[in-house]
Amino acid sequence: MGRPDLPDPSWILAMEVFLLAAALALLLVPDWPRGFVAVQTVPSASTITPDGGPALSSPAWIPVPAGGISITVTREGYADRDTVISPGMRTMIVYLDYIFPVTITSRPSGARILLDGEEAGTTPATLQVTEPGRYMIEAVDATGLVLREQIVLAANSPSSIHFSFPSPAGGGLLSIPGGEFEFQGGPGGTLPPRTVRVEEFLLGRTEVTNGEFNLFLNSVDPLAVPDSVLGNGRTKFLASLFVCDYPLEIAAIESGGYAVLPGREGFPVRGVTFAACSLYCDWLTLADGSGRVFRLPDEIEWEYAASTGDGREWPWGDAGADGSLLNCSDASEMIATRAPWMDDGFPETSPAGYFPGNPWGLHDMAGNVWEWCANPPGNAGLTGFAPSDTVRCLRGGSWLSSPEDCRVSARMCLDAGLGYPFAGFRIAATVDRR
Ligand SMILES: [Ca+2]
Repeated sequence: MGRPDLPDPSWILAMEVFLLAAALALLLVPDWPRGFVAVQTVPSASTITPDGGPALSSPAWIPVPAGGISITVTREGYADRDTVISPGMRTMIVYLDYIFPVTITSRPSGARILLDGEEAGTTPATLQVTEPGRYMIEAVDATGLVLREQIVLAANSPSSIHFSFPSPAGGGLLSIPGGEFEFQGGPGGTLPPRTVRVEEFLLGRTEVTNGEFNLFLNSVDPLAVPDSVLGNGRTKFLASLFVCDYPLEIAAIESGGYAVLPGREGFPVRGVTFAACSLYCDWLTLADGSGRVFRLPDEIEWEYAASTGDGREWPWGDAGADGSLLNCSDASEMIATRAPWMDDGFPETSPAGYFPGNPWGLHDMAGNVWEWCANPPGNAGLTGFAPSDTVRCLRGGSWLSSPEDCRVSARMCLDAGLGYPFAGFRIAATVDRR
């Protein structure tokens, strides 16, 4: 009989067989860890989620079974990374790519977005761009109008872009979206070309017509105030606004007030001085009563709106002029006939809005009448005007111009105290941001 405190040798043998079998069994189970791999990430403190396991924060020791294991590494602001670890590895470093989020909104929303020409959803949207660099973002509205903005993406610089499409703003005005563009500033370097930021503003779809200007005249009829001894107050008033040696299309009438010559109501008013345009804007501000302040556009605003900000040569694009696109000095124009190969059908002015609008819906930005702008020759930017500036600039060309003088970059600067049969204007207003 053996010692009672010693195990039975057969029991020890049974235990050894059992442990060996268990070890063999574990080795045959593929999910049993064959090793631990130290996983680091750049940046650290990312989340590592092994396939079927709990999420861990990096750096972490990951148990790896015989066949390896797939892991997903995530971190806010970076692109997710899926990879596989095999048990033979000792350490692994996972690099995450930074994501450049670009939030794009538009008014109205629902515009198609193109990122470097590739479809990228509709607004509002947040794009996840994975490479830093320079990108062209385009937004296309339901009518096919395209607005563009170039962005530069650098690390840790989330970007947001808002596109505001031109929309009816009432009173024949269009809301012109803000944007950056290459100001051309006239041929021959009359103003230095430069990149300029234009804030959203309102601009008339068409040039101010005789009919519209006549409303102003009849609203401020000076016969309500004592007339001078020198003559008819209405005639003198007209003569002060139209300092122009040319037959006028608006006349004082004996029965009171003013009238537009029959059939000329829809044609652009012309022959008005710069001061007369400013008076009209002041009157409109009072008459409108909405709080909008009407004014003439600055040359920069004018060129931006005419070119839709994309550097085009003409309001319709870069294709040459023809008689279906603008009213210039064509074969029918008898004073200069600068483009005898063209037939636009109008020897002088044409009805405002007769010719097709540019992509933003603005008519006659080329031809018909030159349009007075707010600034004097050396200053386009709405600041620094001297009251004594007696010369102001005009844009767009006219019925008396060659097609080349109707390009979006063409400009002419004239004595602001005179009126010209080829010069009229278009109203602008600053967007009320209250
Ligand atoms: Ca013509």
